[in-house]
Amino acid sequence: MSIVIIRQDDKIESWKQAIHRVAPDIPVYSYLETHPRDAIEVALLWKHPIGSLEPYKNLKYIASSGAGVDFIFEDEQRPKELPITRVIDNLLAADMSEHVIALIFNYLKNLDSYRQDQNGKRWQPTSYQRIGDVKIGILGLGALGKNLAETLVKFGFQTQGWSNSTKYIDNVNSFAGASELPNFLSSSNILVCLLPLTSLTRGILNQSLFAQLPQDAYLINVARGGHLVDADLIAFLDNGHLSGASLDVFHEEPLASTHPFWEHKKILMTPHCASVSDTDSVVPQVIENYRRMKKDEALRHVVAPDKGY
Ligand code: NDP
Ligand code: OXD
Repeated sequence: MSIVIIRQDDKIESWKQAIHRVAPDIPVYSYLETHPRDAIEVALLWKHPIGSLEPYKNLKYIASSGAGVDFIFEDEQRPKELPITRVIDNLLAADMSEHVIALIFNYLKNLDSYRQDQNGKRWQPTSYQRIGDVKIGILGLGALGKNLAETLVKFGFQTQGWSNSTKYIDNVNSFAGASELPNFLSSSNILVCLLPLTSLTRGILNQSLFAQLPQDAYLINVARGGHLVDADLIAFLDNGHLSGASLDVFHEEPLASTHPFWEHKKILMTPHCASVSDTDSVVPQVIENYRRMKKDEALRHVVAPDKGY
């Protein structure tokens, strides 16, 4: 009885080794090597090829090796009756908070513009903003959004968040549901998207939402490319309503070299690297769930199939 790892990057071996270090008794295979498919009970996935779960007839559950599960729900050929688990990990959350805070300071202190000025040999000091000048709005106050909110509060930022249900986090204003979205947006100078990608959140970063943000608002999307309507962002950057955007995630990854984001002066791009599952940090929970499954105990971090997150 064993685990198969299915992903299309070059990290299969490091996941295998990390699992082996924690649980040498559990056989673990790459989906690309010869292995006993009928013995596989858990598929540990990251952006697997659509349909690649089909040969595994004895799977007990499907595990995402990241926080997101959108790529699993998008596989219409997956065994739909199986539970799906995901990663909730302190290091993943801390890494995300560090990345977003770096982007916020980069924006407040104009560092990206100075890099562009340096490339053009221009000496152009401009005014900067301070922590107290902006209110940060976080779309999504889940495992990552909550950690970010708490960290921002420690820095002294005015912080608010929007989620499905009301949250109670010290010094963080909580807005919930569609009816409270307009008030949340109209007071968010820097908007950070940390929502899961679901049928309800796809395309949420669109012209209607941008129009509700204050003049000169700044967008940080570290969730999924599918949240953003690319053309609407460009229109709102070009008409001056938004002052800029930092994007870590894209509809297509890697982004096509012809995409206008590459050349846009107000867009700072990073290659989906805001926070990356660390094998040594995450594998213990993968193994814990495997052992729970073997003992018929409830799995941890199971997502709600009706909600898609
Ligand atoms: P969680 O599931 O823990 O949190 C999701 C949050 O979004 C919850 O607060 C939830 O509300 C809220 N939410 C979901 N749907 C809606 C909706 N329709 N309206 C309002 N609020 C909604 O997710 P995580 O925090 O763990 O991760 C968030 C996402 O970050 C991942 O799904 C992934 O896409 C992305 N990610 C990106 C990474 C990167 O490197 N760029 C790395 C890791 C993750 P409620 O709590 O009330 O249910
Ligand atoms: C994740 C990611 O979902 O890295 O964990 O995007």
